[in-house]
Amino acid sequence: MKYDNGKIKFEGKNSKNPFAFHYYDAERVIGGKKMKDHLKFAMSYWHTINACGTDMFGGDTMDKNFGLPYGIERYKAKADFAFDFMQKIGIEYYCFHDVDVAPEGETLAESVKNLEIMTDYLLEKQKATGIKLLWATANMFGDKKFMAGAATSPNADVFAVAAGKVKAGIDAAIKLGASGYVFWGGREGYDTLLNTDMGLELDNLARLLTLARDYGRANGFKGDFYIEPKPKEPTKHQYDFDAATCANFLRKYNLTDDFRLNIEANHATLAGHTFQHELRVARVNGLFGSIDANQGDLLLGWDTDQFPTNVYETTMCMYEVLKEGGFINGGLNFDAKARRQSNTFEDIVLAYIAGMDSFALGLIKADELIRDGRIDEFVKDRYSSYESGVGKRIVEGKETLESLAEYASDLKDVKAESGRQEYLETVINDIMFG
Ligand code: XUL
Ligand code: CO
Repeated sequence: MKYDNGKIKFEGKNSKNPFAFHYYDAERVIGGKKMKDHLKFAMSYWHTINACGTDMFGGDTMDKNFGLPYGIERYKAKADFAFDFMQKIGIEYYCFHDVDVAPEGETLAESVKNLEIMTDYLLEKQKATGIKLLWATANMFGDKKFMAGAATSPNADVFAVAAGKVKAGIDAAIKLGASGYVFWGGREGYDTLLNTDMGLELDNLARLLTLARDYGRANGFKGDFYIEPKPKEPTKHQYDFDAATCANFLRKYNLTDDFRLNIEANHATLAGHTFQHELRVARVNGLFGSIDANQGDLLLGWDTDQFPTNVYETTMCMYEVLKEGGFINGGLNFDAKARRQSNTFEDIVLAYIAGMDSFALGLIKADELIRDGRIDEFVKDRYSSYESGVGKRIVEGKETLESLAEYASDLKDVKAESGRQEYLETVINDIMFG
């Protein structure tokens, strides 16, 4: 399979060309909006430009060093490659950690200087191509000083370094016009409670987020701050466990005006939830923000960050996104990497095509599902007892425990209606394959 290095085009579902989109037609209008604006695809810098196939048992299977030693020139070559790749694949957004785009120095000051050089370079690239930064973040989990966390480290100097990295990350987000800034607390959790002051750690995590919010808002950052839930890995327990835990945390520390959630499919399954569940929990709490699109291998049980190809999952994801009215500042970031054995440049291109086509199909099917109306009608009807009579009075807060007890006391044959799960699952199959 040979890729001619040209722009990937839409050829339609009858095409057998692997280097063409079969479903993703950027300009096609669905429900009044272009596919590309519904989906807002973003490239993850860490997986696409840096990850080289290493796993727990083996080293690199790919080379992304561009024949250059560690330093600014290598990172400029990476940026050149990144923007060329995004243009060819037709992706208009990207996301990065500080350490993905610039080499690290020996001190915070040196690292920040390198980041500034590289964000100047990236800004020029953005201007030349029209590509935008969806969100930035700081890596506060890789270096050994972060082994016990960043904001939740027992060492206050580590908290201070983390604060410095967040400041530089927000400065980068402002300079590059990002619409988001992400906190993924990779090591903000614990391995054993025997050495952990959980109360102080949670308060400190909220302290760092509050300082970041205050700094960002004071310096003109108008985008969303996001927390990205994940239950575990690398820690045994991560404080941002799932969407419900994050909602409670944000509410406890008065952060809900500025923070939303960045929901990742593989993190949902690690938490024992479906992707759709996490999206729904974010939505009902008014915290839906952005998505890290990927999928896990359910038999492996760790964060495999595979490109999403399961169309049932992408359909139910896009159903939630459409029901929400679409993204505002967020988008679909492919937090996904080609497999260790998919070790050629072609594989990266094929992986993005697979992910983008799977989400395009998901969007088409979710739109059909909503227009079909059977699922929504069923759900509406299922709760219709709350639209009149005692149900309406419950919803309106007009009943008391005593009034309800009196109402219920003589009821006979109270019905429990069928949930019709099997029927509803065949409706999904009709839409998917009919
Ligand atoms: C790790 C993960 C991160 C965040 C950004 O599981 O998802 O890549 O998305 O730090
Ligand atoms: Co992620």
